[in-house]
Amino acid sequence: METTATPPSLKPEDGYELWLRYRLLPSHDQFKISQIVCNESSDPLLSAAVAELQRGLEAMLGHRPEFSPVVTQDHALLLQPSQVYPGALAHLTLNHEAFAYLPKRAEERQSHTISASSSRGVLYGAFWFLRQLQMGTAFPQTLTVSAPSYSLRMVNHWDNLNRTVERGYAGQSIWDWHKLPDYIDPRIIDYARANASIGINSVVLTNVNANSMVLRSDTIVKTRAIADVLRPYGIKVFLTSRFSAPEELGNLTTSDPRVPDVQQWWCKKVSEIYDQIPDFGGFLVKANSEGQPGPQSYGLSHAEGARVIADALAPFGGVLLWRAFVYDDQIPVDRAAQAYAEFKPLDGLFQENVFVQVKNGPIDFQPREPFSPLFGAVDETSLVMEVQATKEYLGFASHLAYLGTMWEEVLKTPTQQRPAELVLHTIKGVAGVSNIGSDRNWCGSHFDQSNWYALGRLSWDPTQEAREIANEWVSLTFGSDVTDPIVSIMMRSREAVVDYTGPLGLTHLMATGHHYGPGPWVNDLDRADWNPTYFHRANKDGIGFDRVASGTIQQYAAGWQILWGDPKTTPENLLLWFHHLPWSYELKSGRSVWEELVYRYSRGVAEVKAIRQEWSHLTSKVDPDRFTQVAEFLKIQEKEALWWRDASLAYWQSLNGLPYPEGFDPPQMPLEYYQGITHPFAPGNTHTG
Ligand code: BDP
Repeated sequence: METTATPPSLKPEDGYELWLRYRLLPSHDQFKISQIVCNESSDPLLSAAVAELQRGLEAMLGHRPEFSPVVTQDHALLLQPSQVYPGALAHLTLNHEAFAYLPKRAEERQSHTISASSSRGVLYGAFWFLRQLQMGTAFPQTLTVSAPSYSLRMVNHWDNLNRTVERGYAGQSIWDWHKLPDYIDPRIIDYARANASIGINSVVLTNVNANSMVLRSDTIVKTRAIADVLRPYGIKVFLTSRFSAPEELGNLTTSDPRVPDVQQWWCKKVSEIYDQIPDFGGFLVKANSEGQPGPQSYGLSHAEGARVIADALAPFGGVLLWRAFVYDDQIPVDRAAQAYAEFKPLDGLFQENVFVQVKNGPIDFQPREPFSPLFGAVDETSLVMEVQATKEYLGFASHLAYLGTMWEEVLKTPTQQRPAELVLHTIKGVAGVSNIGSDRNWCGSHFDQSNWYALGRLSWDPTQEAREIANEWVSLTFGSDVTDPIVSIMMRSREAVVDYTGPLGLTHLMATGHHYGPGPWVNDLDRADWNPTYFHRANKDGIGFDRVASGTIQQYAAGWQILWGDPKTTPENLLLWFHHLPWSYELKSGRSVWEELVYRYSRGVAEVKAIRQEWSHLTSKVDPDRFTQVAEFLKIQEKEALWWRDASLAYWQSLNGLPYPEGFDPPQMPLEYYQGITHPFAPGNTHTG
């Protein structure tokens, strides 16, 4: 009896290889690279590039190219790390991370060239070249020049020293502080490869809710071990520093930055770090936010507080990322307005080596927010945009939500502060809160890998289309024969989550603490501005937050004020963000707000059902292990989408007493049922360690 072997691509896969799977190309025997040629072999970044090329080309072409300092054979790939270009390519010499690819010219012996003005550029070019081969069927034919738009392309881990991960849904932290510095998990090298392949050049290892022990001498030695592994991949390490560390770690009686002992403590600490890690990136600080200590305890502003740490870092070339995620329920101002209110007046007062790190939206990584009004509003402050790759508010690891579309939406929004200015023009970097952990597939789910991928690709070139990035990712991760159906799923996925969790611009409606599942009724938390009721303001008569009356809208440029100031011109996907409207208010569809909510929540559930169905058709096209896990997760997502819909509608209906529109099922259970659900062990809810 004849048996058919499983095609290689359909062998079970666990997702560990991410988008660097390097499968044998169907037409591999038509391609040849016999040598990788580079005459500067001692540079560790070049060695990393050569190793990756050898690994990838051997796997894809079926033969291993030799390394050689000079061209001795045909079909060579030349790496030129110190090329100075004439004419049109001159800007390459200005950007030390850029690379150019020059395809074979008929008369030349060698086949291809990757040129750059630094070894780092060559490393990025090598990964680009491998990607083109993985996705295509031929060597790239055209001259290509690529330079990153931002110098800071960061992953921010919210990892604690005890290996728990705040808002982490992919297992433990990949940093095993206990075994460091003696044992380096080989996974760290693969982590570095993955980051370098998408252009990430900076990594914050620790949680923004920082523990002073991050700065202890033994932790610094451990950090050095990680830095040594990441360096050949062009990645700098950063740490989070706690503002009160001088007292907690240095035994000083104060952390007041005006006190000379405190200033000296920071200087000594920073110099201790640079002794160990000469290319240390710097610190990320969360200050006076959600209970974290900060300069305001001493009556000082964020800029005054940042100064002491920035000054300590400056002589070493280190930078300070200072977060703008601040709000205080003692201040009688809309929470959405507080970051701008705090930081706009400080424009021009931060040191040159400070970047203010601003979340994409004014509240907190919600499934949909308008852009933060700080983008475009400051002239003399360098901003970094912070996005959240880990899906704290979009269904944890089990819901499929591709965030490329969400980030594209914010990056490409016009600020209207200056002609033709988009949000992406107002920043100097992008930082993504990591979704990476020690789960075999890194991110807790196969599709969450796409968010790590999109983070890197968008921070390299924020003008790229989310669809194009999804195309690349699917083709690298699942193969090019399934790109169309899977990209279609991905492109609709975030909007589905918006629909079933918070349509029409509703926001911050999740359960307390772990943030898993719906909790729009919650109104008894310690702080008013943590309560979902604070955000939706629903009552018998209507729903939504009137940000015209609150004045928040005035933080935006005049064009936005006009558009968002009137419910008739406000895009419906932000309607209840900006306006409090009667339940009976009629929308473009002819439905009332109440009917539209029912319609949209239901549409979200239907979309997940459709996505699940579409995935089921891919059974013969995706390897069995990944196929099954995705299918099971979609089953969970469908169940939970319905939970979100039903719980939310049951609550809104308890306020407005309106009947369910015809054709729509009422919630399956009474409101009390949903209010009684608890999840004491939901992951990711930790501020400790
Ligand atoms: C919130 C998270 C919290 C973080 C905070 C932050 O729930 O765990 O500490 O953001 O960004 O969304 O600091």
